[in-house]
Amino acid sequence: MALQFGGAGAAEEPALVGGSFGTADSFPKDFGYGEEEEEAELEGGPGPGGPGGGAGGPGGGAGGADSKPRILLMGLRRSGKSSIQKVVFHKMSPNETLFLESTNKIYKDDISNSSFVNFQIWDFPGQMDFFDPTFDYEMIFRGTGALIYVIDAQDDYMEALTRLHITVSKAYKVNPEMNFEVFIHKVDGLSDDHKIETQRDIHQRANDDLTDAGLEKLHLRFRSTDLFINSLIIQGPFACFSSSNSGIEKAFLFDVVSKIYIATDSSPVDMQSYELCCDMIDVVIDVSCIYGLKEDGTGSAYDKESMAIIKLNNTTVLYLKEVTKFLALVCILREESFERKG
Ligand SMILES: Nc1nc2c(ncn2[C@@H]2O[C@H](COP(=O)(O)OP(=O)(O)OP(=O)(O)O)[C@@H](O)[C@H]2O)c(=O)[nH]1
Ligand SMILES: [Mg+2]
Repeated sequence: MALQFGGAGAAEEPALVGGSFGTADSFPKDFGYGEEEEEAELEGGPGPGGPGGGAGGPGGGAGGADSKPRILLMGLRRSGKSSIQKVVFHKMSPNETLFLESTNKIYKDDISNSSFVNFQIWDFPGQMDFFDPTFDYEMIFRGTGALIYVIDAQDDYMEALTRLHITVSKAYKVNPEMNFEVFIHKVDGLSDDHKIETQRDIHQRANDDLTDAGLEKLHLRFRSTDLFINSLIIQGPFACFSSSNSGIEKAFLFDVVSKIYIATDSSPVDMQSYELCCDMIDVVIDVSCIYGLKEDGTGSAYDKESMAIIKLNNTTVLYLKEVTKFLALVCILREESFERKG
C-alpha cells in the first residue's frame, strides 16, 4: 500500500496538532466519544442569525458537574469553530464541514468517554453577548483552562479583532491563569505572502489593543490554521521517551480517538511524520471497523489485539500497537532495522 505523505506544508508551529483528513465516516458509536454534545440548557440569544446571537447561558450546568478541564471555542459566526471541533475530534472530513449549520447554542463535547485525554470542548455560537444577563460568563471563564478564538483570515477581520479583545480581556480578568490561543483560520485561501502579512497584522493589532488597555501580561498565542491543506494539530506536550539506538526513526504515543500525542521521543516532531502516523491510525481503525467486528456488529474496533504493520514503498515501515484501551504506540522505522529486530 502506498501511503502518501500528508499535507502540502507544515503548520508554522508544530505544537499545534490535529485532525486527520480522509475518511468521511464518524467513529462507530462504541468507539467514539459516546454521548457527545450535551447541550447547554438555555437557547442562545435572539433570533437566528441575529447579531450578537447570544450564547446559551449554561447557568448551573457550567460549573458544577463539569469539573473536567475545559476548552472554549469562540469567534465570529462562520469563522470555522464547529468545523475544527468536528474534524479534529469526530473524524468529519473537511469537505463535510461545508454543510454544517450555524451553531445557535453552546455545544459541550465531552472528550473523555473513550479517550485518555480528559477534557471538554465547548463550541460557542458565533458571537457572545456579554451583556445578556442569562449568560454567566464569569462562571464559564472561571472553570476554563484554555480559550481558542477563531478568526476567519479570508474575511475582513476588524470586527473579529474587536470581539477578540473584549472576550480575552473579560476572560483574563475573571481567570488570569487561562491560556489564550488565536487561530488565524482558513489560511488555505491565502497566498503565502498574504498569509504572512495577515498573520503579522492580526498579531500586531491584537497586541496593540492589549497594550493600550494595560493588559501586557495577557499572552496570546497565534497559529495559522486551516482544515483543507494542513491538518490542524493539537499539542502533544510531553516529549519524554527516547528512541535512540532502537532503530525507530520516530515514535508517538497517541490517544487513539483524538489523535493527540501524549508523548513522543526526543527527536524533533515534523508534520509529515505526525500526519503519517495519524493516517496509520485511521487506516487501522477503518479496516478494523469494516472487517474486525463480529457478524452481528458487536466487538470493538480497537482492543488488545490491535496491531498493524504497513510497509511503505520508500523502505519505511509503520508500526502500530495497542498500549491501553485508549492509547496506541505508533512508530516509523527503517525497513532494515525493522527486519533486524524482528
Ligand atoms: N476555506 C476554508 N473553509 C473552512 C475552513 N474551516 C471551516 N471552513 C468553512 O467555514 C464555514 C463555517 O464553518 P462553521 O464551522 O460552521 O463555523 P462556526 O464558527 O462554527 O460558525 P457559527 O456556528 O455560526 O458560529 C463552513 O462552510 C466550513 O466549511 C478552512 O480551514 N478553510
Ligand atoms: Mg458553529
